Amino acid sequence: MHFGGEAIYLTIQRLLTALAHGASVVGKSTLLAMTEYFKSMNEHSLKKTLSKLNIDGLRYFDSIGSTNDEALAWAAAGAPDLSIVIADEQTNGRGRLDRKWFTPKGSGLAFSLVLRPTATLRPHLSRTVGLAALSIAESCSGLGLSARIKWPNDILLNGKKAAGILIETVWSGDDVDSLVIGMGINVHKESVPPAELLQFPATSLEDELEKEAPSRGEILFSVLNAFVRWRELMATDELIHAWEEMLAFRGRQVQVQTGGDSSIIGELLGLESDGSLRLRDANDKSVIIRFGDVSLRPGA
Ligand code: BT5
Repeated sequence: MHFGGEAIYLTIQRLLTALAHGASVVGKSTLLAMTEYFKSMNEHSLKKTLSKLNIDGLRYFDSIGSTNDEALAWAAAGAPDLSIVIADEQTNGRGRLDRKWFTPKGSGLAFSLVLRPTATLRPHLSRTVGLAALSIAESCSGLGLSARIKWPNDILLNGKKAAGILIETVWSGDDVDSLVIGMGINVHKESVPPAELLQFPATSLEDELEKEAPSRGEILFSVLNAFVRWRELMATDELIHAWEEMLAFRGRQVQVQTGGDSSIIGELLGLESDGSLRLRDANDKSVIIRFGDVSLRPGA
């Protein structure tokens, strides 16, 4: 069910009429409709949420191919820092390396943030994925969930993927003009894709909370709030330490797929100051990895 202003008005009218006629029990359809409303996102309530963070650049879509594509075009056309593109549904959501990201209607959070780096942040842009991952992980912790960051860009709850991050760059010659940070978060149960479409098990906040999850607007506020706060610390060791603390598989034997058929095996030690991953290989040598996909070694 799609809720526009008229539908909200009618639902509230139905509720008020029922109560005025002495109803102590409200009809199931009215309650369902109200639940739908509180789960739904709309431009007006998102604008209100974002204004609390002094963010006023917002483009909202009921349905879009990919919020990252829209944000990249907007950034190239001069979108201000922290402009945000958000959609209720993505029909062509992207992961890294042309992989797909599923955002079915009405259930997940899919948004892209434009970041315009200041001179202080420019030397630390390789930490951006950590900044985003930490912001999502912290918001999950705020709900009482134990979140882990599977380097570089996955957020795990209970060992299953609940969110992913895709960062893309708008160049101005050889310089970074801006970054687009796409975040996909599975909020309600219906956002979790069928297992046969995935390489790695997935979950949602609602599945892990085992009760109604907060609305997507509330989750968005919490993630952006953490993002704005951590961005102030992006050039400090504090960010690296907090990010490292949240890493999945620390001290365990992992395999990192580094492209094509190449992979590196070793004990996951932690992070370098640029956000690269540090392993100890079988020869006791430190190995630094800048790109890749981490998985636990079977039996590790
Ligand atoms: C990611 O890539 O995890 C990055 C996902 C970024 C999505 C956001 S949504 C807003 C913005 N707009 C976009 O178009 N993208 C960004 P990667 O690590 O490559 O993981 C992709 C893999 O995750 C896929 O191959 C699937 O196996 C799996 N996957 C797809 N949808 C999922 C979902 N909803 N939940 C869990 N896993 C999913």
